Amino acid sequence: MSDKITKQDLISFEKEIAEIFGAGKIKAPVHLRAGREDALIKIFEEKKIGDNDYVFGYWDSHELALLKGVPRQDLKQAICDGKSISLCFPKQKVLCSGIVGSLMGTAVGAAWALKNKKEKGHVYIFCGDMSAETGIFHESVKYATNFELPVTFIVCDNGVSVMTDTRETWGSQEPWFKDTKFEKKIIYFKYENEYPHSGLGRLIKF
Ligand SMILES: Cc1ncc(C[n+]2csc(CCOP(=O)(O)OP(=O)(O)O)c2C)c(N)n1
Repeated sequence: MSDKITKQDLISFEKEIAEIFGAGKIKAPVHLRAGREDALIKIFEEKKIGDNDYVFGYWDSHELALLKGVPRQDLKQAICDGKSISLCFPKQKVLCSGIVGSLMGTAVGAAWALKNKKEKGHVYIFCGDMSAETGIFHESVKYATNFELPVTFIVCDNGVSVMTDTRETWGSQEPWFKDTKFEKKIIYFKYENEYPHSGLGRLIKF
């Protein structure tokens, strides 16, 4: 992790991308996030996420890439090239996908490899609250727990899946893993996204 990245850096980066996207210069989806900067910075600091560690994310991973040390300019270029929802920076060990539920098995597999090769490093996979309801999330957390793999699942709960109320779908105010043995593999926090799920909530003309 680059220790130079501040909350303000994360906020200003998303604002810059919002402006470029709003001007119709990015001809691909972008998912902007605001409101979870403190939580993400705290996790990167407390876990000392560094060069040996892997960060897996999904369509909303701009902040993760910055915190993992991807240079701002490289990240901006990738987003402008249309790769916002599937950012991949192998050098910084940042791997993302726009497909709900994908990568869970990949992250667990990477952790399995680290453990079995006795290599340094830990895998962190960041996902949303509805992603944490998928079958593959359950399977991956169970496998990682039972085989004591070096992987941590971070669930960033913004209360919705696109525009669907996650709690209504859960039928519960609490996530399924609360008070289970699987909790030790999971970091969970709530936040309110100050941007729409995707884009800027208005039609962008190219
Ligand atoms: C397989 C698949 N189905 C549907 C989508 C469309 N989709 C993108 S994000 C998303 C919502 C996911 O909700 P959550 O995991 O809570 O993420 P967040 O709200 O944090 O973006 C959906 C349904 C997709 N990307 N992949």
